[in-house]
Amino acid sequence: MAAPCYLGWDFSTQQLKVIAIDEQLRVIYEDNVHFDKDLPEFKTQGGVYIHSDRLSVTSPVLMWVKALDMILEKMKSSGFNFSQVRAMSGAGQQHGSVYWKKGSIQILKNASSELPLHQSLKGCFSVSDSPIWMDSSTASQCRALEKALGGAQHLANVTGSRAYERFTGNQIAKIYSQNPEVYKQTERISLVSSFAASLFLGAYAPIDYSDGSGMNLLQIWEKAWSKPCLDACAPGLEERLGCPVPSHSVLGPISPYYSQRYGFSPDCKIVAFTGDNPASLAGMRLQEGDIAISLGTSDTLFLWIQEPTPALEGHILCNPVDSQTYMALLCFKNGSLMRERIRDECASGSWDEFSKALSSTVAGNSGNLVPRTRILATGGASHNKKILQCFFPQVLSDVFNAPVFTIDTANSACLGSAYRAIHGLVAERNVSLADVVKLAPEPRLAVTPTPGAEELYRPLLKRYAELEQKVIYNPASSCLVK
Ligand code: 5FX
Repeated sequence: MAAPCYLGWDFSTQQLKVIAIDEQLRVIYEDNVHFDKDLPEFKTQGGVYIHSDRLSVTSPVLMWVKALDMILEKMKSSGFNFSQVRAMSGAGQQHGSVYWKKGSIQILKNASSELPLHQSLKGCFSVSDSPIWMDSSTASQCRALEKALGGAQHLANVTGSRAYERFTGNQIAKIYSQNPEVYKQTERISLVSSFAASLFLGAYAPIDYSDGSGMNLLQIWEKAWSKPCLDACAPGLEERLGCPVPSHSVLGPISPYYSQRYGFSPDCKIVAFTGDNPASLAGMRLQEGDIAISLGTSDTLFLWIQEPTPALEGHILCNPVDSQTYMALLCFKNGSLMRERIRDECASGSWDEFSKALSSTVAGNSGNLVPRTRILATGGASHNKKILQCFFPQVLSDVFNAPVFTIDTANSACLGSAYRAIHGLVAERNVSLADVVKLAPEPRLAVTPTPGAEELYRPLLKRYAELEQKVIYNPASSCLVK
């Protein structure tokens, strides 16, 4: 009998990735499908469409299904033994939503194993272009939601975040208000994560608490939908969302489609899928007191937190690996775009030049601060790994005055999903994720703070916060401030 293994998927903005790990947590297989390159028929840029208003950003839902067909075929041709997979879980870009047309559940359940899945599912979506996290077209829906809930802080107290344009409740409200007929034809609304789990389950998969916290709809303390939020967004929303579940839940066995077409064992279990940032928290094996920084299409900073106090900036999500605790998240939508612009303007478009310029600059940058500009509508692929390996750790270490450890973060959401698949099988027996992953390689110490950095940066941090406020309320203000 083949040795057991576990799969982790990541339905991210630009590509679909998969990792298989064995019982010793060694990566035994990795693959990906790049949407722009491998599925050019969809004509996406960076996996997305930016619409003419520059605010609406969507991705074609069938592209995600076709990417799944393609990656499974790639695995099959490379001889991957599907029968050894005991369990799988996955991650999806957060906040994005998928709209299933009435009657689709039957098609999903009975898809013929003779056909690739995208052929069976092509008529299943009432909205063919799914709004995703880069969308910022729902300002009016956000205002309405905050008003209905008695203000931004009150909404944050209930759901973990004030109203954000990319958050799913506001996206659903926009679809309902612009196209009530389409909403009426929709029997189920999934997040990208629960949509992906549904494809494997052959049934509508529930939304997990952690990714569900990115919707402005879930009461993060009670872990139930907030009726006032649902009512403020669209009628009949609760039945379209289904009941949220703990992130470690085993949802059921894999659909017979995959056993018949690829040879998966009918016992292979599907563990609830979650958001990419929550899955990265698992992949980075974050513990209380750690701060993780991930440079993806968006830059995110997140930490494990016991007793959060929701604020007007940032997000509190249910913790994906421990249902008693929480996760705080900051997301900089324009992170890589800003870095790339500075690279192009100041380093002739070369990361090596960028790196040299940065390492020749004294810590503290002689008191010059470059605050973020507030919002840019798009991001793009970046050389994140290089940035992480070359110079970023030292800057982080100096600014935060803390040692910086690195792991191969490029696939942390995928790896975290594979860890979560194992954890899902034992979580009911009160085994923690930390117990499950203790065999995994330890993060490597990259750098420690430069002596004197704390004295340099402490006063700058205060000024940075003040400047950030200024830029937030006046985005047109200058970029380099002395
Ligand atoms: C988090 O709130 C975000 O919007 C992004 O980091 C997406 O999850 C990227 F996929």
